[in-house]
Parts: sequence; C-alpha cells; structure tokens
Amino acid sequence: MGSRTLHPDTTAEAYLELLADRGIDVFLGNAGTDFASLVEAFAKFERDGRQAPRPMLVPHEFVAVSMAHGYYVAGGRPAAVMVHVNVGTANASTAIITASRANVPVLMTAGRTPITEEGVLGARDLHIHWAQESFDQAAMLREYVKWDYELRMPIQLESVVDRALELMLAEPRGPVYLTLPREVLAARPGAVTIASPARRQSRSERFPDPARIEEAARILARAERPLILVSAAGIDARAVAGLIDLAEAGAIGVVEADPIYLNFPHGHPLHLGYNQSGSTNPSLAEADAILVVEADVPWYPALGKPAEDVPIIHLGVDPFFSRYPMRSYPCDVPIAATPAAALPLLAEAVRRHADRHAGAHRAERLAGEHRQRHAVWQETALQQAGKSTIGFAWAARCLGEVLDESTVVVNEYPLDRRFVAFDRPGSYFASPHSSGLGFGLGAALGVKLARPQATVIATVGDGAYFFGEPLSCLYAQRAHALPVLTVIFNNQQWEAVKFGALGVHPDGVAKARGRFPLSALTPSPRFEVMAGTVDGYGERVESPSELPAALKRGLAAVRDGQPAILNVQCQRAPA
Ligand SMILES: Cc1ncc(C[n+]2csc(CCOP(=O)(O)OP(=O)(O)O)c2C)c(N)n1
Repeated sequence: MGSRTLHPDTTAEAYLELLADRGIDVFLGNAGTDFASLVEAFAKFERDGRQAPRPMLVPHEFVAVSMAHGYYVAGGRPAAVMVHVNVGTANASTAIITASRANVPVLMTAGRTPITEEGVLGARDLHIHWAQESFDQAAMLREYVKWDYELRMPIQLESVVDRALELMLAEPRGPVYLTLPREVLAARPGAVTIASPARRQSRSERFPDPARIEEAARILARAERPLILVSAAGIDARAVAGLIDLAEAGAIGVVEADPIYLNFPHGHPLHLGYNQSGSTNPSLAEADAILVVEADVPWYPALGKPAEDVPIIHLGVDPFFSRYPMRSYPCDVPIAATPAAALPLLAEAVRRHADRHAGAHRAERLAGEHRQRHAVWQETALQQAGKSTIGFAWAARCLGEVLDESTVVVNEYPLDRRFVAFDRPGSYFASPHSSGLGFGLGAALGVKLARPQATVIATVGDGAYFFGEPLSCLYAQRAHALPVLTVIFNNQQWEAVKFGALGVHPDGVAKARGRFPLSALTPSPRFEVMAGTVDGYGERVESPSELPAALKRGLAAVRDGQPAILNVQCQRAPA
C-alpha cells in the first residue's frame, strides 16, 4: 500500500495537498478571516507550481454550493466548498438542503471562529471572533448533512477528511459538513504521512434482492398496461440505457414524473409524457402495474392516482426516501438498489417472462399514443406562434429548436418538457424537488465548469432569477470564464404563488377580483441590462416571431465567451 510524506508549514497546506490527493480538484470559496492560512497556502502552491484544488472565489455562498451541485451532476466529481463560519453557513443552507434531497455529495466546510482568546497563533483579534461563535455551528445543517465534525487537532487531518469523503460518497450520497478552526489551520503539524491512494473507498453499487427482481418481473410481464414512472434515475447514463432496455423488454410505457434529469428519450415511442402538477398523465389511471424508479413523488394523490389494486414496485437506492418525514405511497415490492445495476437484471427477467406476441401488440398501441400525445403538444406550441405575446409552450419549443449535441440545459421552473425534445442523457438538469429557489443560475455555472466544451443554457423564471444571486453569478461567469446563456421566462409574477392560492381557494375573493397580493413582480426590472455589468450580451424579447433569432444571438454571444441574458416577456396563456 502506498504512502506519501508531506512537509507542510501549516495544517492548511497539508489539508489542500490531501484534498488534491483524494481527487478534489475544485475549491469554491467565500472567504473571511477564518481563511488566513488557506489564503497563504494557496499563494504558496501557486508560487511553487504545486498541485492543489483550483481556488475559485464565489461572491455568495448559495451560488458556491449550487455550483458544486451542478459540477457533480454534470461531471460526477464532488467539489469542496468553504464558507465563512456560522454566517456563511447560514447563507449556504438552502443549497445544502437542495443537495441533500438530491443525494448530491458536497464537501461542505466552514471556518470556525478562533477558539482561543489569546496566546496562540490564529487566536481572536477582531470583534467578530466573539460574536460569530455558535454553541453548535453544525446544528444549522445537521438535518441535511450525512455527517458533521470539527477538525480539532492537526494529527486528525487525514482520518477526518477521509471520514468525510467516505460518508459523502457512500450510498445514498449527500453533503457532509466539516468545520475548521483558525488555530488548527495555522498550526505547524511537522511532517505528515498519508496513505496514497486513500484506503477508505466507499463507492459501491447496491445490487438488488434477486427474489424481488423475480417478483417484480412477473408482475410487469403479466400486466396488460404496465407503466414506469421515473424522476431522477437519469443522473447515471447507464440507468437511461437500462430503462430503455426494460421498457423495450416488456413493452412498458414510461412517464417522467417531474423529471430532474433526462431519464428516457423524449422521442422514444414508449415515452408517454410527463406527470406534473396541473397535468396528471392519463396513463397513470389506466395502469394495471406500476414500477416507480427513483421518484420521491411519482404522482400527487390528491390530483390523480393509480387504481386501488394495482401492484406497485419501487426501485431506488433508498426507495423509502428515509429522510422524508412523511411519504405514504403504497409499495408492494421494494427494490433497494442502484438503478444502473438493477434495471438490466429486471429487463432480463421481464424478457424471460414476457409474452412476445402481446408485447409487440402493446408496443404498437403505445407508439400510437406517443404519436398522438406528441401531436397535441406540437399543436399547442405552434398555435402560440401566431399570438401577439410569447407563450410558455412556444418559448419552450423555440428553445428546443436551437439545441444541439453541445448544449446542456439547466432548468428552474418554466421549461415544460412536453414542448422540448431532450433525448441525450446528461443534456438536461432541473431543480431538485426541494425547490429552494435560485438553484438554476449557480448550478448552470457548475455544469459549465464540469463540461467546458458544452454550451450551457439556464432557463429560469423571473422569480427564480432574483433568488439566484444573479450579480454573483455574472461575476463568476466572467471571473472564471464560465459563460452561460440565461433565458428568463419573465411573466412578471410568482405565478406558483397565485396557483397556490387558486388551488386552496378556488372560489375565493382573490380569484373573483383577479388580484393576488404578494405574487406580482411589477414593475419588472430590465434584467437584460445586468449583462452589461460584466460586458456581456443582453436582450429583451417581446414577440413570438423574434424569439428564434434572439436565441441564436444569445447562443452566439455565449459561444464567443460572453455571459448572455435574454429577458423573454412571456405568459402561460398568451394573448
Ligand atoms: C427560497 C424559496 N423561497 C420561496 C419559494 C416559494 N416559491 C415557489 S415558486 C415561487 C415563484 C417562482 O417564480 P418564477 O420563477 O417567476 O416562476 P412562476 O411561479 O412565475 O412560474 C416561489 C416564490 C421557494 N420555492 N424557495
């Protein structure tokens, strides 16, 4: 087994060398006085040309964690984030909730105000060092991280960092939180010998219970109208291939339930559309067997659900979503497994049990449904082309028209997948279901960081745009050469809030008066002007016929290295 001996001047130096050794290549920082020895260490590495994670300043903590999130989902590599003590942690917390609910690993770290009041290098020397101390700094995040700890002594460095990485990457994955006191970072640890490569590997796929696979396969093979519902399996391209294999093996229709990735190609004849609030998929009520794959909310029981006696199978790394306080979907057959590992086994078993003749017949019927549904969506979008204002369906369709092999879309809210054909795994990332608004802008930067060759488009509502710390994102786009095209679907309101009021009070005063206090975002800012703050490209778009060319101009600017913003005035139901 290999080892390396480091000769750092400080614990901070050893820490950065250790992170690099463990494959952490990006360090997203929002610094304070707690970073003193890290600033010094990075400067030294830069001078000496030594390997360390790339330090990247991000002016808001929420953006830094959202970037780490995008970086992981697009590239499979976790990043380190470091923020300033308790206050930085608080700013980051919404993004940590998001990472937690999406099982996204983030090495989340924060300084810890100096422990000592005098007498040690790094001891307190500012008023903040008293006022920023918490009784329990990690308490703020404890519900949403898998593990938290404080680095108490330099000698613990390797074991503590390896424990963090081990748990972050063990399934189900998620963020971990480590606090780093200033005196410990500044301490002189002497020579440090570390195992290299690490001997704390925890990446391990979960394989399914063979009896459950067999049971599920019989159910799916015997059914006349089996259905797959999926939200999040597509983070792994192998799972997309597995889903195609399974769907074809059993002639099973697939519905994406509020998808946060591309799970199944939109153009595949077995793709039967989407299940989302406001448009319950008709296949749900018709199904006589259901397989749920990595879907926390496969349907909305209050709006539309499967018939009573339909057998239901749940497949996922944690098919019970153990960290959700309440979730009561019926489960007759649980399959706790990595989808990429389980789906091929299930496909093989279904193929063994399936009646080929019935399957061929059903595949034909489903292809007809697919064509018919797609035709209706196409018609809806095309109808909006002739309106005088831009409709969401038309806007989505126009965006679909400019996508190519190089484009990746990060979507926060407005882009309705019915009107845009995503077919490639890894070409679409949406806001996870915890929906802490603002995710999209930072996540898009992380995607660009992971895939420098890609053209990244962030689609956001005007509401989401405000929440995304747009100026910090624009700064990071220019400073770190991560240009993104941001398309704001600007309906000048928080329409979700209005829909919420209408849903709970369908005959209320708000509806009768057409007034929804606390939901209007007027007067709407000239968002496109913000691009000018970083010498980017900005444009306001008002008419349906202008949109295709405006999208092309925005893309050309981004491909030329400029951040770009299109402020698209649009409505769900255009005039
Ligand atoms: C941090 C945070 N605050 C508030 C909300 C509640 N919320 C959900 S959707 C929404 C409005 C989003 O507005 P926009 O992006 O313009 O989309 P629209 O609702 O108009 O479709 C709000 C405020 C939230 N999800 N997250």
